[in-house]
Amino acid sequence: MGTHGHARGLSGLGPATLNLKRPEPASRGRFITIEGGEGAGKTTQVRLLVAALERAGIPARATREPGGTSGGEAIRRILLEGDSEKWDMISEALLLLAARKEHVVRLIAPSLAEGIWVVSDRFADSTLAYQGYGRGLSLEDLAMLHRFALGSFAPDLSVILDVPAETGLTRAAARGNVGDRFERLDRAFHERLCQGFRKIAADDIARCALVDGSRDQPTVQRAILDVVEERLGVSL
Ligand code: Z5A
Repeated sequence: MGTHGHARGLSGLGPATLNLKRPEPASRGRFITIEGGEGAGKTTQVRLLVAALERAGIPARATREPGGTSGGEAIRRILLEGDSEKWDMISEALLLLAARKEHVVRLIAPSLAEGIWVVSDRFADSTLAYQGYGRGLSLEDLAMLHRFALGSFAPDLSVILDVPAETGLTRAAARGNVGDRFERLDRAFHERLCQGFRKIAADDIARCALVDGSRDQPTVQRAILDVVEERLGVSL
């Protein structure tokens, strides 16, 4: 693998379509991802979005990456603990993809097939941002890995919370827990992440919506609900 190739992103990948038996389109759930750097407010907004969907009578579940299944949570533990250089960066990408495959096959696709909407705290854009723009792996190689593991599977909508690196790190620090392997990376890494997420959103405007996450929580929440209403045709 080399350094950055063309910004391929997940462009060209269709909506969530695994090679699994598909239900009638009207009954299929929707897959929404919330993305962004450290302290962008993803976890907070995933919770608020699932609550809003349920209030509107739409069955919904929250999940996260890496994680969401027992195998994925085990991978999360070994990835996030310890020194920031503990893993070779390609090994790290492969572990994240293994967790994602488990997540899609065991939790996301079956939920969508049952008509449940799934809202995930991070997904494939985090790999492009952290392992690609942040660590320097080739974006083309990462897109190839995604196709190998998941074919054309992609979220119906990805909300990317745009928060300056400084603001996000301040929020994460104020939360008070000891930073994990990624939070301990240097400031320049977090700046690259921020720019990377903006580029990902600009490269795939059909799937992504960039939302200014630096505003107060209710304002950010309303902006996300507006995007979900507009893109996915529901009233929240
Ligand atoms: N990782 C990767 O490298 N590659 C991949 O493919 C994937 C992941 C999937 C785990 O992620 C790590 O895995 C992550 C990248 C890597 N690196 N790190 N670190 P994670 O999602 O578990 O960790 P995180 O990004 O650090 O999440 P976080 O710090 O928990 O941030 P958040 O979920 O975006 O924010 P939050 O918990 O909702 O809010 C943080 C604090 O800010 C909290 O006190 C809130 O009350 C407060 N907050 C939230 N919204 C606001 C607003 N609007 N205003 C003011 N304060 C706010």
